[in-house]
Amino acid sequence: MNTETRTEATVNWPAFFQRAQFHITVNERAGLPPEGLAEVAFAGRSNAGKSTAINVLTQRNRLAFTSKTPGRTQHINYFGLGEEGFLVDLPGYGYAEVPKAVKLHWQKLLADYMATRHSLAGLVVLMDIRHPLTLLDQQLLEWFLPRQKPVIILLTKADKLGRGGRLETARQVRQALVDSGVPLSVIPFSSHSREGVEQAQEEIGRLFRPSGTEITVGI
Ligand SMILES: Nc1nc2c(ncn2[C@@H]2O[C@H](COP(=O)(O)OP(=O)(O)OP(=O)(O)O)[C@@H](O)[C@H]2O)c(=O)[nH]1
Ligand SMILES: [Mg+2]
Repeated sequence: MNTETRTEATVNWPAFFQRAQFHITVNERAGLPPEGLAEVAFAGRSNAGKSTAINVLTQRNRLAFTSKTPGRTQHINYFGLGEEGFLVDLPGYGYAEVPKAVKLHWQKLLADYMATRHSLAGLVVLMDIRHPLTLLDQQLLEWFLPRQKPVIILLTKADKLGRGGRLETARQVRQALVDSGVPLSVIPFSSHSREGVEQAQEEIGRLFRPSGTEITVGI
């Protein structure tokens, strides 16, 4: 008779993200991959640090292209995590130099994606810790909060504020969103000092693996 052993270990989150690989670039709804594997999207104003954060979380320096010039990510970029799902780098909003027609195209695509994409397991919103919850951030959240799915806020460039300012801003942002009733997490984050990186890896990882455990079945 076979004896089955079943062990559960905590997921090694850095290794979980390190397998990320570029998958596909999309610039219209029809180009989205078929619904299926879980997706976690990264949204935020242009220059908030989305692409940099994806590189730091995955420990892959040039996975998502970063830039000193706002508006660098103008497409939706999918990064695969093996069979676990996808990290999705969304185009930044609020970049003044974009022509109006292009802005409208993106606004519609983003609104649609946020409000209707079934595979979207949760949203990571990145906001510069010095300018949180701008009107455009609030509009984005209005599209997504009604879905009552988890939201993780990364308050980026935390290295630009002192400790007191970081904690106070995190408190204010949490306070502003707590009434929405969604599972919410607010993390001061810096790709430079690495503050918040481990916490973000674990919380984002749990959107793919809610139990947070690695299950090995041996016979
Ligand atoms: N001080 C500091 N600067 C950062 C941090 N993260 C990103 N930056 C800088 O912010 C700028 C924009 O970063 P990106 O990651 O390209 O921003 P993005 O949100 O992807 O921008 P778009 O692609 O335009 O939407 C770059 O010059 C980064 O070096 C951080 O944690 N601290
Ligand atoms: Mg970018």
